[in-house]
Amino acid sequence: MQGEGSRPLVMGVLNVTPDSFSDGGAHATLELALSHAEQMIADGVDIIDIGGESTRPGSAPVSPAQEMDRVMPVLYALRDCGKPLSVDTRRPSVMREAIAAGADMINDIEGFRDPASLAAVSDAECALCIMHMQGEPGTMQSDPTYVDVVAEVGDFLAARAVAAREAGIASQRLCIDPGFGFGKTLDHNLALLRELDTLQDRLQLPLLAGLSRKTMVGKLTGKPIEQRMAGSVAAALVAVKHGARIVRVHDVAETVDALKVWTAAA
Ligand code: HH2
Repeated sequence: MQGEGSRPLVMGVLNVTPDSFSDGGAHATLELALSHAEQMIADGVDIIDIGGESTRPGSAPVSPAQEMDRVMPVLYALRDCGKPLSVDTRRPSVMREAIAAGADMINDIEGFRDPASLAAVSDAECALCIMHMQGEPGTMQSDPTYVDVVAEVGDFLAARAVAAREAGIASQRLCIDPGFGFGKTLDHNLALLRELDTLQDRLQLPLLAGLSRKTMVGKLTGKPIEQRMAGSVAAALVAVKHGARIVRVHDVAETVDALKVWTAAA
């Protein structure tokens, strides 16, 4: 899971949604989505993560049909772009369609908890990202509660990795993600960020971290979403320092530059 040299991989976010928390509507047509993808490729992205449903706190689910209408044309259009394509979905029917269309990775914020999701991906060869979320996007930030957030997130990810293996999925296909901001307070997010290595040591799977522009960065910097780029780059570097192999980001060029400097000197 390494990029050029020993650089960690940069996953660029391509939200084909009208309502994503930081870039809602910005890439919502096929034309806008493709031009953003082209820019990310020019900026050095390693993986493009295509999403058709906003799962920001308070969001309402969209139907699988609507999600497919948003995601599939972009996936088909980018199929030969030369970069691995990930599809960010929690719907088994969308997973199946995406895999049939050649998706290289399925990124499930529900961690393949739905047995139908595990069944949808088990016979494929694509990579899988198992993410932790407490609750549902609509209500997850109302009162996130843990006794020991690092242990509990680790327990969930370990159990999901076991379920994946029991479904016949090779470990080489898996990566894990603590799900920053998904049913977590600032203190929970900071504890997870500081202890990413603990999760990595326990699970022995590549770690993906998505901190880009999130509320956590806003709380720490006091900045609105459109001014969180520097804070997000810092968060990505901290995640890498603690073992993240993939960082999921909106600001690809800045993150790639920061990681080049970081890896040259680290
Ligand atoms: N964060 C978001 C969406 N998908 N997937 C993984 N694996 N890890 C994350 O941290 C993660 C994710 C939320 O960010 P974004 O896609 O920009 O927002 P929205 O859900 O509003 O579309």
